Amino acid sequence: MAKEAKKPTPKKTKKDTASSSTLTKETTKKAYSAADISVLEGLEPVRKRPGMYIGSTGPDGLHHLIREIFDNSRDEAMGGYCDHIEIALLPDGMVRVVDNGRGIPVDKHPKTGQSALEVIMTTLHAGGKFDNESYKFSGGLHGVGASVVNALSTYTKAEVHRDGVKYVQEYAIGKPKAKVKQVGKTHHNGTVITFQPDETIFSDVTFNWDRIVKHYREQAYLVRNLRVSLIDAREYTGSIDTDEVYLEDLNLQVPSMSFYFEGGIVSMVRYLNAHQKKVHNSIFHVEKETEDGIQVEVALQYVDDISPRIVPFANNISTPGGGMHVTGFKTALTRNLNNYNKDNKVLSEKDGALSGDDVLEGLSVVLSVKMKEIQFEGQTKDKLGSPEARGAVESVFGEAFAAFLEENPDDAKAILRKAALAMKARKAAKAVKDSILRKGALEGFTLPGKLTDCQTKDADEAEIFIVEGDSAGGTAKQGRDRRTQAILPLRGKPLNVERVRLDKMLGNSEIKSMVVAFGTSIGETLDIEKIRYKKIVIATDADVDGAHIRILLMTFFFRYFREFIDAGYIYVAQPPLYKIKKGKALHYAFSDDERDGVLKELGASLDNKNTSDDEDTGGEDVDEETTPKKGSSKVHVQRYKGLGEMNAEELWETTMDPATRTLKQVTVEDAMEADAIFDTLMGSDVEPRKVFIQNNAKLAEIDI
Ligand code: 0RA
Repeated sequence: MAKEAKKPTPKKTKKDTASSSTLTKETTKKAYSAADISVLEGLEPVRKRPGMYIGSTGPDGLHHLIREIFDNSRDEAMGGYCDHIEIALLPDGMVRVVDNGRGIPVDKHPKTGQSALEVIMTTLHAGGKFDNESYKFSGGLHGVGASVVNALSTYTKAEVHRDGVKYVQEYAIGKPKAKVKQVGKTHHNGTVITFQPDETIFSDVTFNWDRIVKHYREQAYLVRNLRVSLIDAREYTGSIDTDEVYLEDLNLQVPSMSFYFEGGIVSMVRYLNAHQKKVHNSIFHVEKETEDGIQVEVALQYVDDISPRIVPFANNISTPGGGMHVTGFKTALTRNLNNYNKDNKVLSEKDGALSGDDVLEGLSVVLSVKMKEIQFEGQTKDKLGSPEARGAVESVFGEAFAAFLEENPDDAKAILRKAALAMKARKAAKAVKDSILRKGALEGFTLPGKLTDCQTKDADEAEIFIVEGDSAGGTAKQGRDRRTQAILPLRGKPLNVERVRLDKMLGNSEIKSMVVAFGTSIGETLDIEKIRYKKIVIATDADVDGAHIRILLMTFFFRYFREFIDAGYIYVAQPPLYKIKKGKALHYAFSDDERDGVLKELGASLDNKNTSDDEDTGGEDVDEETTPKKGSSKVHVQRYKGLGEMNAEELWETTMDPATRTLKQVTVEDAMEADAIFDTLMGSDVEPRKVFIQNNAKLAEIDI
């Protein structure tokens, strides 16, 4: 399905001149035998502390099992011994991984008399004594993971096709059921591992197909010319003939995919940029091993976009946290482009040097390093810590990219012009920011005219209400406690600006007002100690626009005032949705349930309960008369559409009075969620925005 057609590699890349040795020559003809294996431990520790070996017993750990087996097969592929791996999900939670590599060795160990296959499948080989020679760059050591998978599976079967003979051994919870058996002849070479994850170990043994597709597509990109087939036969009801090596050949009518990328990471860059306008047509590529044995491969292309897409790997493991390889890359990229500019004078000299951020705008780059004794860092180990990687990438990439720029002057110019644009935007942003800061300093804090400030200067007791629109602003101003409560009304949608452009952000008067009112400045000069209010309350209406503005504000705080959120300074006001009146008695309800409760108490019910769903209110007043069940005065239910509909007293009583109100404190999780929704709303795609508005319009209507 996602198979990429064989395309000629782009002609302008540096690939041909720069690529050098591959893994193959390191490993070929190095005969492997059972004598190389030093037996270490049984598998009990794995079952006792699975987390130590596979990270967790949740979904991550479960999916990790497939990786452990796949990585062995992939290492065969990287050694040049294997070019097709198939992963099949079978009924009963069974997984089957097939390769056409050399096959796990089966010869007898001279001391123990055990088959190497059995040792590999049942022994924990820690400490690097095992097979350190035959494969250099594995995330672990060759064959190591198989025993861990075996230990955590109720059933495992290893089938080895080697030297014309097929060998089989089966296991239960890591223990062999019998000795390794020869079961016949074969023309195939390779290994088939079938296993069933232990339900008593894993919280859930359901594999996520999408997750598998995503990960193994990526692996196919990373190992050029390797075919990775995926089959989801979990729902298949017929019998599956597992004497067939690749189940793909059975043509079961089940979901399946096959990935094969002749271009490797060049194909990945092409895929990342598929729907973007390219700044230059060629895709730069280099692949080279340094003298100290670090392999570096980089592919990149600029597109007409703002954000960079940096996709780094270390030993074929994704490192979204970046690290040394990314640092080395950025250094070389910035230096190269500045050097080229100096020599060729593409940009005028007075513009100054391009910064690291300038040269990243619109860049799609896949960066892959492979090395021995790798170190990962960070809480999730998604960052490359090995310092040698930095210099390796800097020199391999730097040298090749300099040559690329020299050989492709049109591309070089296009890239420099793109970076110059980024530089201009950066300078504009700085100018605006400086002017705001200067203004604040010189004019002794000119607070925005729209702000109705409070009397107290004590930030601990001061609160600022950010309200939607002048009308609500007016009411809030009358209703507030003027000693401690400040009001800042916003007009319209305040933050309808692009993601990274701080200049545009600060050019927006609503944003500027907020920043000045907070008193902390923004960006590098942000100083939370200077905050003027320790409660910043977002008070928007209970409709789609209100929801939209609330999300925009939360996103704004998340991106620029994260410290405020961490300190617990950001709140969302909780105004009532209904006013319920019976005679002189007044009740507020903050939800539909509450409303119904109040009505019940008053002995009344809404005649038309779902008015909100199907009634086209068209912004009309939606007051309702309800029928009192027994006697007396009528019950009157009013739905508040906006804060401006309340009078000052009502607003104070329900939303602002510290003694009676509820404020919802915004957590980082809330803000992150808003940030994600923001992308949906603000992205150039109209469709997701429409869907959001529709989904929320319904919500808002029900809530009004
Ligand atoms: C240990 C040594 C050799 C290969 C393997 C393990 C191996 C393990 C797995 C697991 C799945 N597929 C695999 N393919 C190979 C080296 C073999 C040699 O030198 O002949």
